[in-house]
Amino acid sequence: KISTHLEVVTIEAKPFVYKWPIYTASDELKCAQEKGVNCTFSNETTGEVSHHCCFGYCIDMLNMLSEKVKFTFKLHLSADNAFGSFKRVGNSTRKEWTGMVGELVREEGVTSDLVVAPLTINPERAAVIDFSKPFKYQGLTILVKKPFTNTLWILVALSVHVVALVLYLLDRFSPFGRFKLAKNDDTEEDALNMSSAMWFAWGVLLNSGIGEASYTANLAAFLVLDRPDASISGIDDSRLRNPNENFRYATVKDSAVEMYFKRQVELSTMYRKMEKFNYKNADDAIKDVKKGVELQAFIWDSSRLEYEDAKDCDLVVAGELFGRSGLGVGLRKGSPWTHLISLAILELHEGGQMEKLDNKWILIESTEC
Ligand code: 192
Repeated sequence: KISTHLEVVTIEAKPFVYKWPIYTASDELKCAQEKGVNCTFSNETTGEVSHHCCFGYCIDMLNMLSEKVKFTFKLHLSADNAFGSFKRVGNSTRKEWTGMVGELVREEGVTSDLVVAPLTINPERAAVIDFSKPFKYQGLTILVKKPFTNTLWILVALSVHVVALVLYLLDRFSPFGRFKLAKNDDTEEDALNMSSAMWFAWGVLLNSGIGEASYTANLAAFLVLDRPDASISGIDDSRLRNPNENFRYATVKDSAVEMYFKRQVELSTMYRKMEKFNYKNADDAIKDVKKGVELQAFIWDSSRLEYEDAKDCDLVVAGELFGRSGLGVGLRKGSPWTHLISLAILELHEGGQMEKLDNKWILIESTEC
């Protein structure tokens, strides 16, 4: 007889899984009221366990699956906070899996029966774990900073230029010598030339400072302005294909996106270029795209990036969807639950519950920008 109590692992991944910390009994109550589920996180190094309230699309789905398929569960967060990819062990063909996939592959240590998270179904993973039928179809997109902010910067730089020029002309030809900055013992002519030169130098300095800052920081969008009909055209964009020091793009380590670039031979140049910049988590990468200094483009699941685009006026999804994939529930290879969970997911699609989850968690109203 198989156990009907399952150990489930998830990961914080907006808009599918959110979490907030639980400290008191009243927090716990609040979590239950909001249809959240208690989830624990064990710190890998200290071994400390913290309690959280997990909620979102995947948690609602987990509750529905447990009802339909009739299992009970305990939920925890991925210890290394990764989705999961592999490393070869030494020179052998043996692979060591990280993240949530690792928890399904391993026989000892931290293990799980089920991954309920926006986990991408891909060939490498499907060789070592089971996947349910997809609960969502999506793909990859590219997040960049919105070009409008840059247009503004260019306008600022231009107006500084104009002001500097006006000041220069005023000073140069002013009959009143109002802007004289020279000492009294200089001749009239010297004074005029000197102050003119000073105003001119100021203008140049100001301009190059602002121009340089906005240019390097926002090269991505700058080029979009250059070529209005070529706004980052997706994976085939020349800025991604022909590495340029001023245009940095990245994804997250140990994710299916990293595996995608590793797998495709024709993307190997891009992979090498990204490898050194890849982030620990999506949140940090998105923050850096927003800042626009260290990262110009972030490649990630379309469901997350479209959500950021809708929510944040400074950010925009560029180009078309590529690397189409499905998100599925992950299970241990040969698990007796795979088929039952697939059936339940198909029923949830058919019954319109998946669509309801989309409307509730993913298709948020976009803020007017
Ligand atoms: N869904 O690794 C992802 C995965 C790709 C971005 C996270 O499964």
